[in-house]
Amino acid sequence: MTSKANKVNSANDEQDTDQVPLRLIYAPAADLFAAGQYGRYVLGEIRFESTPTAAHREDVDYPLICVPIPQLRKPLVKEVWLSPTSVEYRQFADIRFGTNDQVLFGYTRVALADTGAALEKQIRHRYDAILELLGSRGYAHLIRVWNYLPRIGDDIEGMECYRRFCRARHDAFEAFYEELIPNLPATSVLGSSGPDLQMVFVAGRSPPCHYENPRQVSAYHYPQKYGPKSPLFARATLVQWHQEQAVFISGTASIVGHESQHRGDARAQAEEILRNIEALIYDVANSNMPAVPGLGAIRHLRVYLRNPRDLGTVRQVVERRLGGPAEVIYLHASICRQELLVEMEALLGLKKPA
Ligand code: 3EB
Repeated sequence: MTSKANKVNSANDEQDTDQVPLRLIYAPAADLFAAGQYGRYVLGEIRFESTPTAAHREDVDYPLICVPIPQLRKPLVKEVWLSPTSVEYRQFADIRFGTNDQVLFGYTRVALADTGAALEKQIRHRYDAILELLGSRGYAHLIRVWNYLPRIGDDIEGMECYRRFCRARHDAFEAFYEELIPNLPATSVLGSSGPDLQMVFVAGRSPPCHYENPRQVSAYHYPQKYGPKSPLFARATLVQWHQEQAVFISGTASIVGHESQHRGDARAQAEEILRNIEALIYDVANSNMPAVPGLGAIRHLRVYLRNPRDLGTVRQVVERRLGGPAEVIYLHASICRQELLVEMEALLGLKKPA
């Protein structure tokens, strides 16, 4: 039996209420989840390619997301987010989403406009729609957001695209929430080579716990030199699901305090990032459980590289530092500050002591 079949079978057991409501697997890129009985247990599928390949042109109910940031290493995989119970699929405005009794998994995309004012308006409207959807369906709490932003580092009429993104997101969050900081989810923003802004998000019914990194200034307190409105996100978000805790670690770069470190040195940046993630894990774990295996708690790691030529160097660092059962994928994407060559994000599973 393949490991995929094992995992899907366990997701298939509707009797077991101890199942976590959202489970990530890395499946072979060529697998067809839509076909057959497993399709209705898929909350969403993320492929790292610009369009579905010929073998994948079947219609699916669930959010099928093709992000045009190529994977740099074989075997090619895709992310499949599974529900233990069958999923209900809906659409609201331009958002496709699936729900089970505890989480909502959503996806939206829009061809990004050319002018600064127009693209900020688009971003604002997408965030407005997401927040309205979540509030109205009872999944009011954002847990995790991924943003894939075209032209992320480009100057658009005198302001960098990423800074415009931050301003639009800031305006949407500020208009929606009475209190900002307790509501900010774990987030990533990466460059995309396609024409579309793509946003993927997970929300839940009860409030998760958000964490900041002891080695980094909170992004919402970054000084003005990084843009007129600060980036609004948490460094990590923890959700308690039955006996298991899931920790979503935001996109993490080689930033200490608020300054980028190790300009031009991908190896040193990778090492700094893993120190940042390690410090964050110890902080999250300290307030929840006494003994935690540090980086060994990472189950899934996504590594984004600005330059494919740094793959070998960064892989060496990652493999030396990560013990445990982590599955790692390497992706080619640009990162928000020009001098940053590497960014990493992680998903951890922590078992609660019995
Ligand atoms: C940083 O720490 C690096 O704007 O939502 C990482 C994760 C970064 C999320 C965001 C930005 C964001 O500032 C960039």
